[in-house]
Amino acid sequence: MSEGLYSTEKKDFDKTLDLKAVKPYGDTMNDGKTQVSFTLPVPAGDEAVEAAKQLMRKMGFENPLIVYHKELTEGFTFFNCYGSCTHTVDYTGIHVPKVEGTKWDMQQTDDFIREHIGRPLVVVGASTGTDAHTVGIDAIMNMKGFAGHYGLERYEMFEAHNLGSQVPNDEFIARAVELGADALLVSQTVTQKDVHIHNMVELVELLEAEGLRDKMIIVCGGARISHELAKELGYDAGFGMNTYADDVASFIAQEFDRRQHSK
Ligand code: B12
Repeated sequence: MSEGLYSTEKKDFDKTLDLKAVKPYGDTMNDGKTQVSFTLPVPAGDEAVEAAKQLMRKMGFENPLIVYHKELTEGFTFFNCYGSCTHTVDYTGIHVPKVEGTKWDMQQTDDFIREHIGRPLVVVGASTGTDAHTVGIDAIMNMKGFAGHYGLERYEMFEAHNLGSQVPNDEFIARAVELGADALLVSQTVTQKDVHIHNMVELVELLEAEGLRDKMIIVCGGARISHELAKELGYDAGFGMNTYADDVASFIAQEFDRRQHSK
C-alpha cells in the first residue's frame, strides 16, 4: 500500500509562515481551523444544523462541521462548529494605537510622584451610567488589586476613591470636584447597543460644559474598550482586558507630569 487513505508515508505538512497572509492555526500551519459558536432563532433539528452549516460557508469556512447543538429554549438553538477559514490578514500592515509611556511597578510610580509631583494624586473611579459591573474597576482600584498586582488604594502616592457602580455622570463629576480629582477612571463593561458610547460621550460633554475637561485626566477601561476608541471619544487613554493598576498608575503619573511642564 503506498498512496491514499492508508498510506504510511510521512506527509509533508505546510510549515510556511507568511505574515502577509496569516490565518488561524489548528494542528498545522495554514490549516485555518477555527471554532465558532452561535445561536440561531430556530428549533433544533436537521434543518437547524443545515442552516448553521450554510451560514458557516457564507462566513468563509470550508468543510463546516457542526459538532454540538442544543435547543436552549423553545425556538432557539445553540451550535458549536468547526471549519477552515479561507480568509487571511496582512499582519505586517497592522498598526494599533497604544497608550504611550513607560510601564512602572508600584514602587517606581510612587517614587516618581514623590520626586516630581510632591503630593498624592487624587483619582476618582466608577462604573458609570447604567453599568452594574464592578469587578473591573475594583481590580484597578481596590487595595488587593488583581492577579498579583496591587490596586491604586495600595499606592502611597495615590488617593483613590472608588464610587462603585451605576453612578450617573453628573453625580460622578460633582463628587470628583468635591474630592479635588486629578484623574477620573471610568469603567464600561456593557457595550450592547452602543450604550457605553453614549454614556462616555455624555461625560466628556458635561465636563466641557462645566469648563472642567482640561483640569482632569480622563481614563476609561473595560473588556471591549480600546485606546483608539477612547481617544476618538475625547478621553486621554483607554485600557482593555488584562490591564493592571500598574498600567494606569504609570500613565496618570507621567501624563500629570507632562501637563505640569507644558503649563
Ligand atoms: C460578573 C458579570 C456580571 C455580574 C456583575 C457583578 C459585579 N458586581 O460586577 C452581573 C450578574 C450583575 C451582570 C449583569 C449583567 N451583565 Co454581565 N457579566 C459578568 C461577567 C461574567 C464577568 C465580568 C467580570 O467581572 N470580568 C472580570 C474583570 C476583571 O474584567 P473586566 O471587567 O474586563 O476588567 C478588566 C479590564 O477590562 C480593565 N478595566 C475594566 N474597567 C476599567 C476601568 C479603568 C479606568 C481601567 C483603566 C481599566 C478597566 O481592567 C480590568 C482588569 O484587567 C461577564 C462575562 C465575562 N466572562 O467577561 C458578563 C458580561 C460582561 N455581562 C454581560 C451582560 C449582557 C450583562 C447584563 C446586561 C445581562 C442582562 N441582560 O441583565 C447585565 C447588565 C447589568 C448592568 N446594568 O450593568 C455581557 C456584556 C456584553 C456586551 N458586550 O455588552 C457579558 C460579556 C456576558 C456575555 N457574554 O454576554 N454581569
